[in-house]
Amino acid sequence: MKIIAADVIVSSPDRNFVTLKLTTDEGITGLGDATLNGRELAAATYLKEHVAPLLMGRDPHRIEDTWQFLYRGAYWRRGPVTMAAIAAVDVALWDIKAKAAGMPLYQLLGGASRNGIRAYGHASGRDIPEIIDSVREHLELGYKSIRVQTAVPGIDSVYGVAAQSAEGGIRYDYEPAQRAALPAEEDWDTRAYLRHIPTVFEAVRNEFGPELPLLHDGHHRMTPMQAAKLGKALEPYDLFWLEDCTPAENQDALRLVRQHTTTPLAIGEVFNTVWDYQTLIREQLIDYVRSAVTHTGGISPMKKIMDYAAQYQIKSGIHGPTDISPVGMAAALHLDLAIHNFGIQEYMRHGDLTNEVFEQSFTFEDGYLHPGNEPGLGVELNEEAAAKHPYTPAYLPFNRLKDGTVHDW
Ligand code: KDG
Ligand code: MG
Repeated sequence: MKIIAADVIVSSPDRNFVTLKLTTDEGITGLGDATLNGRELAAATYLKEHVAPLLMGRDPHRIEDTWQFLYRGAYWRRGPVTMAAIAAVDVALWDIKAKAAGMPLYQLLGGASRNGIRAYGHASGRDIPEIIDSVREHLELGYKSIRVQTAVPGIDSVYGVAAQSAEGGIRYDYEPAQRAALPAEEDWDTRAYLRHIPTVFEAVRNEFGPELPLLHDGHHRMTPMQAAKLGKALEPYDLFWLEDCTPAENQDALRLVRQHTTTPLAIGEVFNTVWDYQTLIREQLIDYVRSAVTHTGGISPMKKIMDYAAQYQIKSGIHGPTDISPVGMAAALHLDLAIHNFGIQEYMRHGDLTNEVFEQSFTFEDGYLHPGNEPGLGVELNEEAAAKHPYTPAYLPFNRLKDGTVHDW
């Protein structure tokens, strides 16, 4: 079999997505996701101009060789644009291989290690009654684990909090990227946040009892000592994890946080390679790996990260926000089902337009996801529907402190 075409489709149903479609001379096609929130055209151009021509005529079965060729052959390694592009190729090749085998992809990764994939959803609110409503709505939808984000008194808009009021019903509307020519500016005050957040978890625990796994995302906003203080303050509420408590580049920070708290730590949605985890895994400074298949070079390196992590009882918590397309989500689900050290899967749910463009066979029932049993990934691109939604500039917001200093977002 040979690759005869590599098409890059940028579409914007609900939000922007970058999709790679590989076609073989035997008529089998494969899809990969290279969506890079706010930098979509960089990943699309890298794929179109620098990767697609290299793939023509290659044997799609040689997944590892193609991965090494794209990674080592470029000389310029790592980085989100490069790794999103390589991820799209890797996932599309796994899709082709599994379709050629007539099997769902998870069968080629070792087969199912579980019956379903535990997922967590995103609850949020502007005050405690709204948060409690939002948690309850997620429980009614079947979610068995819930991330809780909260507005902070004195700060206008805060990461992870849906802008719409609870009257609108189910709160799946939190989408950080906004369609605009320039990124929106938000404000931030870490001390106000640190004072407020334990009161929110106390209220949620009191309302829902000790069983419900609760998660929280600090979104890189604290110093190591602030994160240590928060981890300690949240210990009575027994979090499933505290995510991205400090900026991910400073890995030594986690050593300090670890010395002060037993709250489990998750990190890695902005990491690109197994090397980003070398110290964190070896020194057991984290409990969950948060990378996305889409941003870490694909299924092949994610499997390597998780096999390394397994030796230290570190589990997966694969990134699954709306800026991972259904193709990237499906890739994560096949891996989640197959690996032994699965922890949890983030599942934010896409909108109706997105689901029309990406025809999916994965399911969410009674709080558990399953990739389905179609050969390959189980996702097909409706190109006609995709063409109706051209790229629209959209950016993540950014933060300034009260004195105007740019802060981590
Ligand atoms: O593109 C950035 C988003 O994916 C990110 O803000 C979402 O932090 C996030 C999460 O945990 O899902
Ligand atoms: Mg996050």
